[in-house]
Amino acid sequence: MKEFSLYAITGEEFHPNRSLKEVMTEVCEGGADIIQLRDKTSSKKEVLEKAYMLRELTEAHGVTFIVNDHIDVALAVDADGIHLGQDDLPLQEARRIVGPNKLIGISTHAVEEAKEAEAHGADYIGAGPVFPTNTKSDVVDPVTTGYIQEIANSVSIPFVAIGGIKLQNVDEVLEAGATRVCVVSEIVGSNDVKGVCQHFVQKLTEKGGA
Ligand code: TZP
Ligand code: MG
Repeated sequence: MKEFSLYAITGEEFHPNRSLKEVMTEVCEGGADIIQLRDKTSSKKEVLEKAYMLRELTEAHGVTFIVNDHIDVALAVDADGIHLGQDDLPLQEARRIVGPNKLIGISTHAVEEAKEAEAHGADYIGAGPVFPTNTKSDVVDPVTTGYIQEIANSVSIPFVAIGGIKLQNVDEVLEAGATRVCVVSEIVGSNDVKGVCQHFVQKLTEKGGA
């Protein structure tokens, strides 16, 4: 897959007075490489409408577009890929449905899960939650930066650190061996969405270029 460093996920509950389009446009302008549509509450029809809008937006900005959970929606709007958790459709089944050309990302919380995802052809894995977070309701206990270190030494496919990552603690995550971070509330809940993205990109670039 295309190299990436900043991966932003939607979280409409964090910007009740601003539209999804407005906020995610700033995310694109701020330099995110990937945007994921994550919506656990809307109807499938509503998710589809949002996905069409984000497909158009990301296409215009050259940003990769991933849909969480809904494989049918991802295919309908020709998203670049899907993101699945440990309790979603198994990776091999998902691959049979989407074919070889769509990206598949898998959430992992333990090295065995990460290795299994890699063995079954995941394009990238999520590793987390690194820190405590209120964004995900059924979230497992924080895996800490120790897990990031372990993952960095155990898998060869790209991994992205996620969960409670803020501008003030991202350096710890990068020092543990991550080169990519995935963020919800710190980005979409900010009143300067573009500025926060630019700041993350700057930190990721400094790390990458070091
Ligand atoms: N998966 C693991 S933690 C998390 C997800 C979707 C939520 C991360 O949100 P935030 O606001 O960046 O802590
Ligand atoms: Mg899921």
